[in-house]
Amino acid sequence: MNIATLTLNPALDRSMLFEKFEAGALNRATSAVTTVGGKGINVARVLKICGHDAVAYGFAGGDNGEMMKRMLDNEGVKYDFVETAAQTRMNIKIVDKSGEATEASESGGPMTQSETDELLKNIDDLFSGKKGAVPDYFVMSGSVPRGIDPSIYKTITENAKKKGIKIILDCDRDALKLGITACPFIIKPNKFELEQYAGKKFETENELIDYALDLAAKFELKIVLTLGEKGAMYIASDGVWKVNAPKVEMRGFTGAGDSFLAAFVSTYDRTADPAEALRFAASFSAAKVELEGTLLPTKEDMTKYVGVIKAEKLR
Ligand code: TA6
Repeated sequence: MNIATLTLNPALDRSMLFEKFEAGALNRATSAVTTVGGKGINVARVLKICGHDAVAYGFAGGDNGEMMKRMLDNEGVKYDFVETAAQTRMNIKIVDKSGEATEASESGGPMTQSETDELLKNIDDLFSGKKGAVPDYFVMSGSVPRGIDPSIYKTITENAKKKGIKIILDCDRDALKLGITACPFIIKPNKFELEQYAGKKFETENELIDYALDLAAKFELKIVLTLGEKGAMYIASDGVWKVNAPKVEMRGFTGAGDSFLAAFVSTYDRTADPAEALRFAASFSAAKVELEGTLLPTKEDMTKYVGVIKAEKLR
């Protein structure tokens, strides 16, 4: 499997653990860790653990960008970043022992037009085989920073489809509303993002499945829907499967969705079996949340929960 990822809005993640966090007060962390972040970058990091040398495309700027590259070098994750004038952002994750988590993310950017044009040229070269093998999959994951039009995922998807490259899209708001119209191969919303897109809350599981099946048919795509501690679903024209999430101590939620997506794609490519892909993805994601920050499990740990995860066919 040849795969690459795109992170338009990379980040360093500063995760801080507290006994009990109190807004508006002085809180002293019991532990803190800074890890490389950004959704597409985290997907590439997990794909590396799954045995795939995925190249992470995107941006890197300033001292934070240099730290991000050093961290990726240490993990052996390949990248092809456009240097930006804007500093790569720092996102704060506050977790307390009760399990409550609070995120404070910078908006990121602004990226300039020339920086964006350089990135699009790099992606076009990748899609045209000028950077080596043309990828089977291109995972575009995360928010769109200031300075870049939210239609960018739509544009890249349209170009990818002309080359037979499968686009996997994990984003929200306008970027998702626009990107989905180009009919990517897979989208990976969580329940909140799907309800935000639908403009309503789903009262029952059947209501959610009916809506998602219509969406999958309309845009000829597959939906991998993550549900946090309630597990995850695969919803597409070839069926609907659901897996449970094993009960684990939550120390680091950051990157759980990225881990899920990477493990899903790796397994789905190998087996073409959505149920199996869901099970491995749920196991990896569970093993990830047991670790602080965006620290990632080992290849051995990624399958530690497969035995307790059951896939149920709902449609
Ligand atoms: O999914 C976790 C993560 O990769 C973290 O790096 C966190 O900073 C976040 O995603 C950034 O996501 P965003 O949607 O802001 O691009």
